[in-house]
Amino acid sequence: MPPFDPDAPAEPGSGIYGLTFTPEEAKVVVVPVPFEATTSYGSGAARGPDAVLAASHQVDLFDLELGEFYAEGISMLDADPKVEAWNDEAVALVRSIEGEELDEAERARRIARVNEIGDLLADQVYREVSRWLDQGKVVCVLGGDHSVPFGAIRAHAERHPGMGILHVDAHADLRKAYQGFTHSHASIFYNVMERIPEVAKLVQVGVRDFGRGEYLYIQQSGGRVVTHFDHALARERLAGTTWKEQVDRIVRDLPEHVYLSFDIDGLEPSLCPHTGTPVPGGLSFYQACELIARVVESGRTIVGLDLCEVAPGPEGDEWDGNVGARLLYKMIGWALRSQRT
Ligand SMILES: [Mn+2]
Repeated sequence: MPPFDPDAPAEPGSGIYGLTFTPEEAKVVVVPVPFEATTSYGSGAARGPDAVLAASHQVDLFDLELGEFYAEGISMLDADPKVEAWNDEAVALVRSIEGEELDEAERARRIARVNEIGDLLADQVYREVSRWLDQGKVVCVLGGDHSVPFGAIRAHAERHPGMGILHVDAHADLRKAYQGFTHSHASIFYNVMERIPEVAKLVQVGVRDFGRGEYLYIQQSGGRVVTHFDHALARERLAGTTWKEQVDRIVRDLPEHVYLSFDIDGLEPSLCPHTGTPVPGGLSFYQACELIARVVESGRTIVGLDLCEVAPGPEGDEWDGNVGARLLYKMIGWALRSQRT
């Protein structure tokens, strides 16, 4: 076989970023989780992994800042048919709960089944991620909605007790439950903070849409949840504070081991127009890259990561997938660098 040419177009049918590593050969394993049962407003995040995979073939592998890290190997698994079946069942149940006249008992029964599927999914993601972590891989969960990384966070936290989570998102995701659904995308970090004691700290950036209860939860967390509200950061910058100063402050809140949980709607909505719950404001692409870079340059280690809520447009609009694939590439590159030094 001729040597791999990173400048050549991706071969049809090749893997993520046009690479041909098996998961066993690759240092980085991407676990697609096409699940979005409780997405409340828009939908499409279940098609996120396919959209990112397709768009990844257009990404130039040569990276001036991060070098030829792709040579360590990046491989995306096939989606688990069980997950796809759970998604189909849960989506149909949620639609019926929201759209049909149901008596109380039947409604409660259907909500309970959706919550049961959420538990099954969390266990499945936990087992899959644990399996690859045990083989020394860097594992990246690719959603799906933002309920899906719960099991991945549990798997990482068990191996790195005291770890912190850097959470980029338009939303705080700290609701106790949302519309009766305990595994809602709006509840993931409530569940993480309540059920995963090994997570020492949650540091949120980009948050600009949250409820009073979530705000109180942050206030009453005793510093375990630190939220750098987007409006406050934006006003400071308008008054002359630099992003670099802000990023250094954000990074100081993080412990040595960092899990990166990135909801694409943390970015400006122009970069993710089809995501389920877009909100004006947010990070530019380079603000996000700089934030991740400074985590690593501070000497901290990114132990694992996820990217969620990427949703392709109807009629094949590839822009959201394009941004997602490029952001994911940078996240993987920085995670690898942090684990090398
Ligand atoms: Mn989220």
